[in-house]
Amino acid sequence: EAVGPQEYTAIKLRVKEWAPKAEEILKGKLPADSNVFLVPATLRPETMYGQTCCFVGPKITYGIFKVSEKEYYLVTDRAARNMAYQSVFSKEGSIEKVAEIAGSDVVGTLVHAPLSLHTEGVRVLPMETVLPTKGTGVVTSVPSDSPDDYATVTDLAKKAAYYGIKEEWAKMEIIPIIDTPSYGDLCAKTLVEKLKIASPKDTKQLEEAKELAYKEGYYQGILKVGEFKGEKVEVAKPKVRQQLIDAREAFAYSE
Ligand code: A2H
Repeated sequence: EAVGPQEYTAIKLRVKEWAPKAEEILKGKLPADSNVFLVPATLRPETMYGQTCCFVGPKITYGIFKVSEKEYYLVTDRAARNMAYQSVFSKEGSIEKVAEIAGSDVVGTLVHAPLSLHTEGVRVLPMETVLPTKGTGVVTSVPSDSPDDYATVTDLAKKAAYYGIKEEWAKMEIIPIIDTPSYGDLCAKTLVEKLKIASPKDTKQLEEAKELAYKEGYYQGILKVGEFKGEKVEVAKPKVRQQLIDAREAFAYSE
């Protein structure tokens, strides 16, 4: 755990099509021409090109919070309180929750993920290890560079029926986005295989993989895609972040 404030980038993933259960629950609760965004918090904005899905905790209860007349965010109550303090909502300090929904009812929703090479959209999928007490309780999935995300999508694809999802939602193509000298251009896959991680529950090895992937990606990584292709991750990271913020597709979030 980090000491002192953690500076995240909150990414806005716009709902394109709700899962049937969510549609039913939210009926009549949102203005017709408004947009709802799932808002994951990330430490690696430069990896957003590689998003293949978005995780929610199936047992976590989320709120849908009004940001402005036309914009709503789906996050935990805890994150909404932090956002209110950080002046994310247009009405200073106020929190207006228009609905509550379980993560499991959001699974299957199609969202547009900013910068993702999957421009047609990605699906919301369940991740048992999402902590309700960290970030926004929503995690965007970059299986090329995050060992946790790689282990989870692999598990979801294997047990799609058990999780009640379509196998293809967990099998979106994993496109290389960052090249590294030690682990190649699919850093997470390489490390998960090297450390023989068999499931998202292999917490100890995943911790090690995460550490190695983070250091290698940050200090040695070179972007392979996007506007900053060829640049070092260390240099490109703040630029990608600022670009997302300027485009109003992300905002600073700390805790
Ligand atoms: B990171 P820290 Cl490519 N529960 O984003 C579990 N994990 C969470 C979470 C929650 N409630 N909220 C955020 N996270 C994840 C990208 C990424 C991340 C990559 C590589 C490593 C990585 C894509 N997923 O994180 O404990 C989010 O995943 C490894 C550290 O606050 C977020 O950044 O340090 C990171 O954990 C925040 O973790």
